Amino acid sequence: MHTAADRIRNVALVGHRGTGKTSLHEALLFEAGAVSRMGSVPDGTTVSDSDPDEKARQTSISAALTSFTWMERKVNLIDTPGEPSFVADALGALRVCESAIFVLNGVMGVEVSTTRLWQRAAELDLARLLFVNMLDRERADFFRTLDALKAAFGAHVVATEIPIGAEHEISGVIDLIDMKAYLYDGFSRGSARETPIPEELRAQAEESTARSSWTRSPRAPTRSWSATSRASPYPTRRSSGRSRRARTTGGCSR
Ligand SMILES: Nc1nc2c(ncn2[C@@H]2O[C@H](COP(=O)(O)OP(=O)(O)O)[C@@H](O)[C@H]2O)c(=O)[nH]1
Ligand SMILES: [Mg+2]
Repeated sequence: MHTAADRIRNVALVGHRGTGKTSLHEALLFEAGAVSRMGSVPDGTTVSDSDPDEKARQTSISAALTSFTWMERKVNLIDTPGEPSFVADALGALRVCESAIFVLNGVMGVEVSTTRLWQRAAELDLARLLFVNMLDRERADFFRTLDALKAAFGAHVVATEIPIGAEHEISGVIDLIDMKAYLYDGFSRGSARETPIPEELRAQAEESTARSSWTRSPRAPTRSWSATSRASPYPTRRSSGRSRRARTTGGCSR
């Protein structure tokens, strides 16, 4: 089916190896209804790691392209390998996309490949979103990772979501743009449930929003989107040559 060019978004999923790009890719396909069952890397059942070698090693070796429709846009999503030996496919994906999602491990923070790929995306002036993954793991810390991102990439890295809970008690996210909270409610599609912002997190959410005041500016790019299970639009390519603002979101793909 023909899709008008302004309705197409080309997005590369990039980052260090083992940060959860393939798992996030699978979760996005599932959430968008492109697959009826969410596969997993340990089971060798993901759409993007379909090669026998990838299944055996439980790691991506080459880039994998999938497409789905989300909010009347056709999204072409490229899952890329984070392993340095196969970085050519990640660099190639950045070359053909207008936006990139950087997936980070909330325990490890900014890793070597994150920095290298970030530099390349900056050279290409791509729209960039940072997805802090693995927040359910022991010693994961969203705010420490956010500080590390600011130190590495500049103070304009801002949070658009903050997590509710930490490590094995993580239970949802607060969307700082709409000031709404969502709780994970099972693993079925669309299962995030809106809930009042927990009182103990309200002050922190308001402080984070104040720091991210650009999100409410009329000059800011279109709203951010989140990889959690709720509907949201994708960033679009800006016509000006100025660098794009980077955005950070918290969430867990599993
Ligand atoms: N605990 C936890 N494990 C995850 C998460 N996301 C991915 N994983 C696991 O981490 C491993 C690496 O994930 P994968 O998607 O292959 O990472 P990639 O190399 O970046 O594509 C796999 O065993 C996944 O099941 C997460 O949010 N939390
Ligand atoms: Mg992978």
